[in-house]
Amino acid sequence: MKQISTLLIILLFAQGALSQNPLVTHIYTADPTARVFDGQLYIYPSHDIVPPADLENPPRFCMPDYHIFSLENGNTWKDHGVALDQNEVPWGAKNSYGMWAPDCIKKGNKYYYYYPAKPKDGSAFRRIGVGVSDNPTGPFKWEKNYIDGVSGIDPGLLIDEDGQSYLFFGGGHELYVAPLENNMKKITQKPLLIEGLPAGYKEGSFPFKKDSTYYLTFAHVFADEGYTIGYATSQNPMGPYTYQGKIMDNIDNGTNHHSVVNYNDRWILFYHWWDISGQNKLRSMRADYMEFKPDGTIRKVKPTLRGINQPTLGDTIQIDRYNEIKGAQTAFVGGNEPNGWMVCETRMMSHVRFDQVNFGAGTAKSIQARVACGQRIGSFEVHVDSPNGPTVATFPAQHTGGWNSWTTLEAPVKQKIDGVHDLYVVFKAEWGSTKIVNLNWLLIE
Ligand code: FUB
Repeated sequence: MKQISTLLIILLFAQGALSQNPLVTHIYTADPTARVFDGQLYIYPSHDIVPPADLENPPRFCMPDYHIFSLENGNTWKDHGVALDQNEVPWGAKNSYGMWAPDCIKKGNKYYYYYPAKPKDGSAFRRIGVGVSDNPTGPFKWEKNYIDGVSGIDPGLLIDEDGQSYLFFGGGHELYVAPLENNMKKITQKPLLIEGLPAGYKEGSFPFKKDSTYYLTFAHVFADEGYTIGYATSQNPMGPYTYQGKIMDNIDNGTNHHSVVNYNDRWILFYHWWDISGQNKLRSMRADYMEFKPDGTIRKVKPTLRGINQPTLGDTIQIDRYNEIKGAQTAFVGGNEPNGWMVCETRMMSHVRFDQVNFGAGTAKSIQARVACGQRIGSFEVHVDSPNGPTVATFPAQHTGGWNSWTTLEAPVKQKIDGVHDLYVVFKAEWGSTKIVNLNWLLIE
């Protein structure tokens, strides 16, 4: 645990969380509900913490508050800070650290944030509350009482084309749905148990509609595999639903609360893993592209480190969040670097591929590389399109004082490159040599 805290303290100084995976490294984030409002992408996750040392009987998940994130310039996740603290929940039990997966939805010009918390009246494991704001990032005005008639976790919201809103919630083995009144604060009828979900339905549900079909995605546990992400469809928002299969196989992640959005004409699955902590109660949110087949079924998503962004000139490219790595490894950065991971154990003809870098109109003049190096033999080259494609820049392997002593090198861009290209960094030295250079990030300007 001490190691984790130390790492988090280091990562706290990281500026600008980039939308490679994991999306955010300065705090632990789980249960990412992503939403697109007026063309901008937001995430409403929950927040895992290391239990405070003086907390007696810490809960299984230690979750004190909610942060909200927005994607800025297509590449950086901005943390808008705490939107709701556990001790500000008007109807909540104090210091219960039970702020599980939330959701937020826009109706008219207002944003409605739904969250579960432990009620102080002891009437249920979790009740669900709501707050209203004029902005997607708050501040929200929190309703004094929880939503009457609703107890459970994992609120998921759907607003149909006819304007009717639905609140899905549940967890354990049962998922419920109830239509909401126009004010979004009350349900109009007793919640209905969703029919048709498979045995092993566990929790969540992210409801959405595509081409007149209603989709529910949810955590689905198989006895021999563990948590997977599954989905079911219906022609009616209230069901019954038909199970359609898996969106993601088990990735050894313990829980897998998630969401699905269409952003810039591409579908994205947001989910979580434990990239930073190595512990499944200290999670980090991730995102990868998802595709529908022509018949409306969903292709399984394979988790990547690379994620979904398209860095452009002036953005830091975390090269260790690769699409492909050959003959090298990644590890946490040592020394005084705050930025997470590095490419290391590089040797002759190792390469790292990082897809979809936007060189814009071809105005790039130089590339910076953040390196640490304990020897002086060799070089590394930046190519586009293939390991033998056009060479963009060449850097010498320069002694920086050691394998954890970091410095920024700069090299001129050798030829005009415009548009979007896959980037290759190729390491060169004598055959048989190991450890040419450690590389943290690149910056093209
Ligand atoms: O993060 C706490 C709970 O774990 C969520 O509400 C569930 O969906 C599961 O991810």
